[in-house]
Amino acid sequence: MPITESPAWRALQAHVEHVASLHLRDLFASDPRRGETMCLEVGDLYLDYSKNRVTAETLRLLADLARAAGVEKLRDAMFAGEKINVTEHRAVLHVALRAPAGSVIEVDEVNVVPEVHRVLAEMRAFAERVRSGEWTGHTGKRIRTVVNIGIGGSDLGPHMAYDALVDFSDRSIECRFVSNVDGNEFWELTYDLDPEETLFIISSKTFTTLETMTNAHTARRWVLEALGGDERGVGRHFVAVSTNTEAVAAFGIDPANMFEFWDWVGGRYSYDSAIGLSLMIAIGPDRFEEMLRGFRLMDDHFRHAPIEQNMPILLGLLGIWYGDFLGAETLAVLPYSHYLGRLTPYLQQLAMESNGKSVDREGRPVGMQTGEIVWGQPGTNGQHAFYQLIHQGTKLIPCDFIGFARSRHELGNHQDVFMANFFAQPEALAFGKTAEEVAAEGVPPEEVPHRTFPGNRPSNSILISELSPFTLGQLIALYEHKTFTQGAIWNINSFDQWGVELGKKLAQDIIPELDAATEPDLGHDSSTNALIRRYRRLRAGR
Ligand code: G6Q
Repeated sequence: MPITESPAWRALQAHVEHVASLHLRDLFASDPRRGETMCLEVGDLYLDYSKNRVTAETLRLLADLARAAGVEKLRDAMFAGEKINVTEHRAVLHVALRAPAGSVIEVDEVNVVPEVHRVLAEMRAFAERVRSGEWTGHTGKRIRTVVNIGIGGSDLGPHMAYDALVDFSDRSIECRFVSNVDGNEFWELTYDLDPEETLFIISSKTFTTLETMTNAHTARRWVLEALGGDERGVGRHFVAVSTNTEAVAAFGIDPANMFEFWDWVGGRYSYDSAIGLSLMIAIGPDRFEEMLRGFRLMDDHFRHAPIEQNMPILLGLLGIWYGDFLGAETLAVLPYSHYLGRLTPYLQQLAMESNGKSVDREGRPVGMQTGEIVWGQPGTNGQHAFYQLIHQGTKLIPCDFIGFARSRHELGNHQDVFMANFFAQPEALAFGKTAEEVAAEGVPPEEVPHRTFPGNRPSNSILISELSPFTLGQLIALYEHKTFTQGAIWNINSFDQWGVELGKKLAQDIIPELDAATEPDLGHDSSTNALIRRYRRLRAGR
């Protein structure tokens, strides 16, 4: 039975009317301890979910929904290595990437955990050689810059985590991330580098991705030019992270310098695999291990905590509540940390590539809204830009505020000024300011409507002791499992991404049409044909 026809779904549909008429002001007034009871603590993460438009009954019904949808069953199947990625016939085992040595997770009756630890040991050895200066470039110079070339899941994770943890990195080695096939990006990220001191990590599960391979070949030429064409240099300046040994060897990279991962690791779930090699070089293997322990802590919680106290499941359910029952379409993620500037792009892929699906696991059209549009950027900058619409606009926009008690750099009173905003914004969103309160301040009557804040705008606050590899691991695993929960409830396959294929294929067909020396026969629609013709004219300077 589709979940939308289940008694659990129907009960929520019947219940929504009651909640829609309630204001957060009333919910807090009727339960003065709401802010102390509607919270959860897991590891270093404290989640206050009291400023959500829910009652105890809503939460009970949402938990029933999770049970009816079989979230726990699918979760257990994932941890057991079952092939729950049904369209690609693969297991989904990013959780194995942080499983402790000695544990057993089998795919096709083979325990994958020893493999994971073998690759981690290889990464550790290599990272230490680069960090110590033992691994040099072809001309004997020390490596000063590591450039990760990859895109999508082979870029967003390590890039986000490198930015997040840069203050834990060895500052004598800088990491850069080339992802887009726009040549300007490659140029901007390499023009000031010395090829003799640069190590490229070609990160590509398939080693066939157009953008990555185009950039990799450009990098190869860039290095060889500086080395006077000496091909032997390629092996000193390039290593790979891939599952495709043949293609890696054909590129000129010694397969001994290829760090493996496996088809049961989805790209957007891969940054704690060898895809995180650049990060490991930056922060060192011990810090990387701390991060894995953070992931593991959240994995254990997700696996064992009852639904009602399960942080990722709860966040997933709240998202479903807003999207499917209260009509919200987006989620604003608002980290109060300079270091989390790339968290939103990372979460965009995690949530939107995973759950942007309109057929269920059996291929039938889904009967509800799926996927969350994730957007946002770090506070307080956003406060001076788009928060206006969240406070006074016509749309319902749930928010996740993420903040830290301790700052890496305690400058004067910056941290308290900063975090005062982290506390003020959810308060203002939830409680607003009534017309009476505004008028009582002596505001002229004609201005009162403009200065009134309706409130009743929901948010989660995630307060964390400090940003560290350990807490970052916890935070990312939290969102991974939240995404999982939502996919399980919608009964969609969160682990494929067929929606990216069509555009890729069309681009491949168009490349020769742009390159052609003579005017090609174009067989597209009239709009695409006209655009291509104009582009060709502009390129030719006509
Ligand atoms: C993520 C996707 C996708 C993938 C990139 C790069 O889940 O699968 O973003 O990571 O397309 O693919 P390669 O690693 O194969 O180059």
